[in-house]
Amino acid sequence: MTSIQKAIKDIRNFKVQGANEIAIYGLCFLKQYVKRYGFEKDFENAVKNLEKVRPTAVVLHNCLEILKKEKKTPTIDRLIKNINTAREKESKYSGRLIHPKNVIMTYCHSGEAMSFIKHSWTKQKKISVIACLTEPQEQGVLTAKELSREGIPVTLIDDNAMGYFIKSVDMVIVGADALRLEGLVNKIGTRLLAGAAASAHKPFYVVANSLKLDRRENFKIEERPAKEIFRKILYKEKINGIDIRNPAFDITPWELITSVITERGIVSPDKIKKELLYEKY
Ligand code: RUB
Repeated sequence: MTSIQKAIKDIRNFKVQGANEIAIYGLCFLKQYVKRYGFEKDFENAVKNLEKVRPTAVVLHNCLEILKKEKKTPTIDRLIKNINTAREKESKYSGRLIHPKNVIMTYCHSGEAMSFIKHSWTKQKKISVIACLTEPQEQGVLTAKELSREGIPVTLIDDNAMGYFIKSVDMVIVGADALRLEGLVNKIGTRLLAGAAASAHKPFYVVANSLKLDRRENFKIEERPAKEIFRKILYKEKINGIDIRNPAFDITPWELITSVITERGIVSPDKIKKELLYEKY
């Protein structure tokens, strides 16, 4: 059985990444945990500790809130299934937005954005993708490899080149860590890409299931170790007396976003905001 310490380490060290995968990993861990210890012994503690590891990604938090109210193993299974089926449902809308020969720019590595793009490829859309490297962890490499394995033509670019290439794309598609009233929370740099897309008049789409709706008052942007940023330079020289900050996510205001693709359809930012204010769209 995986220990809570190992589960925490795996999540912190990117053995799994992306909001949905973090949630699925956490839920799978809890499934084997409750099989052994039940929902009583230290369950709430285990939940708290898991949630703290990558606090910005809201899916695990939302799942755990449901699980705390319905302490049953079938609930864990249902939540995992919901995450997986949401991707399939969202993908069905790709035909409405992606047209043959479109060029798509994407950022970081989002399972939901990947499914959406790959579905379009399987429908013979002959698309191509420009993947931004996504410093400092370079998750864009995962994106490029995954799309390339499917046969999709993909070009990997440095993040600094996004403004250079934005004119040659038809749209931007990204995933989400959380959808909040203030805007889209996603990998640091997403805000810059949205600004570049807006100034080039390119649509900016977000693929995000409804477990990403984030109504938390206590919201925190994860700050990661400074060494992730300066890992290459540090080998060469010692940097003293410099404050280094490494926020993992940023917030893109809704006015820079064209639509959100959820399992329920293609939704406007205004409808997402209404949903966050408890009205159903
Ligand atoms: C990943 C990231 C992804 C979202 C959505 O950041 O920002 O765009 O989590 O991913 P990190 P998904 O690599 O730091 O976890 O669609 O898979 O939930």
